[in-house]
Amino acid sequence: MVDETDKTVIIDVGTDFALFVSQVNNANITLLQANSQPLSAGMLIGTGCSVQVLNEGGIALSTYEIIVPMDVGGDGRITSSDARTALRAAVSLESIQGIYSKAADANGDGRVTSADARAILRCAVGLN
Ligand SMILES: [Ca+2]
Repeated sequence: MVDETDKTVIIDVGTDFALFVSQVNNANITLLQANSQPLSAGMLIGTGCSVQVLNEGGIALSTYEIIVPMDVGGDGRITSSDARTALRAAVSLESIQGIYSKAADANGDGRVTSADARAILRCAVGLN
């Protein structure tokens, strides 16, 4: 799901390079990790990665930040660590911003609360 206003794209957890490329019909894109290094084949796409849409000359026309819902840490997986980060953010022990905050807002109410941490933990242990 692409948000042209925020320049973000939401993708499913577990999406790797090859799957993403196939989902965008092999469009001329490049995928970058959060540290701006290219994502290589087989790597999972996590929150904080970005996708650049390129023209035929390989020049980036636009860049979108990637959000993987509930992947707060950005490793492309949903684990108890993500729930921990969300809970720490919920009680103001940690600050998460931007797309990471959006990833942590599991129920989509615009806030990061213990309910989000619970939802992430349930997903991490396979209850959801
Ligand atoms: Ca929430």
